[in-house]
Amino acid sequence: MTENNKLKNIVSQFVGSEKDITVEPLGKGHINDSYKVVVDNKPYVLQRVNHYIFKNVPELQNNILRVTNHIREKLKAKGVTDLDRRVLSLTPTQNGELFYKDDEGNYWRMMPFIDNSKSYEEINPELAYRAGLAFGDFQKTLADLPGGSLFETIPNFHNMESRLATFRQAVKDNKSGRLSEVADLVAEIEARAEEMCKIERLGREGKLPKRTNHCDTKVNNILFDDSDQVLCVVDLDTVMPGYVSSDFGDFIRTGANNGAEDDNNLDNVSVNLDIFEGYAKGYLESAASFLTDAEIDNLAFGAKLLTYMQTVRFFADYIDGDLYYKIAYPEHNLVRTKAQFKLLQSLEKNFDKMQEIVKKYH
Ligand code: GN1
Ligand code: MG
Repeated sequence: MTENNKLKNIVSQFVGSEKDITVEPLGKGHINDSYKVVVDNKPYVLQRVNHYIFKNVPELQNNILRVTNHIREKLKAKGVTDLDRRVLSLTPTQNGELFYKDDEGNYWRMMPFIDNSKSYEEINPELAYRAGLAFGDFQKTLADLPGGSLFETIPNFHNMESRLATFRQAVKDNKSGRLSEVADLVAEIEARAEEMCKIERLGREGKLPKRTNHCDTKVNNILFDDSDQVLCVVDLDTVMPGYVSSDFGDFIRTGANNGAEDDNNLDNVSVNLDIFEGYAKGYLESAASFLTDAEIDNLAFGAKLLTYMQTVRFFADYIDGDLYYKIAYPEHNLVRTKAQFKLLQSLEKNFDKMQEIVKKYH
């Protein structure tokens, strides 16, 4: 069977056979594989969930079902009518399952595609403000999710202590033999390690609560409509308990960077404080009512933390020989590491200004 016919066969597990099906690649994810599918003129997203990374796909899908059902109920109660555009939904298989496991052991899922929508890699302060409102609202909406804690789809996902332990193991093993070229950068990571474990310490001391976080608040995980109003938050694989500084920080890392995540030209990379301000304003407008002072005090720190964490993650993967992230060329993870580290340095330089901005909107 050709690759395309295999994909069509998978789609038919969800929508039945005897349909007119087209499939084409979609999106920029580093982990899952996504396709845009059209079935008798109706568009869907088909995804192969990376089960080497998400080790329990049934629980992951169950999280998404709980989260999307809860958001939908709340939107309904508010009188929102275009529900299919305002929250994701899962398309079950013909057998009523939330995923399909193929003969090769791959896990697949399908969702209706939200038409006339777009996501941005680069935004402006006004869109950042709208994204801030949306991610704040997302956390607020999920604060009273019934049924107990969500399943941790990747254990210790945004835990800096655990990320550093993994990094140090990678350095020790030096699987790829690349370590000798990057010793200076290893020293830069180690020099900040203690500071960057602050959130974990505050959590243990009972000074910061865990809440329901998105845990992948990249700028391109917000869908906007044709008139640039937010439709919904997407990519719900990592919604799980976490500290809010991490969701705040990951948006700044991706949305308030003047350069790209993997920019080859480090001169492009620095924090854009206008975007930082737009996001902080929107986020606090939605979320300040339920956040503690300690959480708000640590939002700007979250921007440094998540950028440091991403530097460490890309770097560990480079040293391991590129086992985790999809890469487009052999040095890609090193380029990403250096670009994230450059952004971190810019955030460090501008930290006091960022703290002032947060205070202004609190
Ligand atoms: C991965 O594949 P994507 O773009 O949704 C990663 C995030 C990283 C991000 C870096 C499960 O997300 O944690 O921040 O790449 N997701 C996972 O761009 O590791
Ligand atoms: Mg993701």
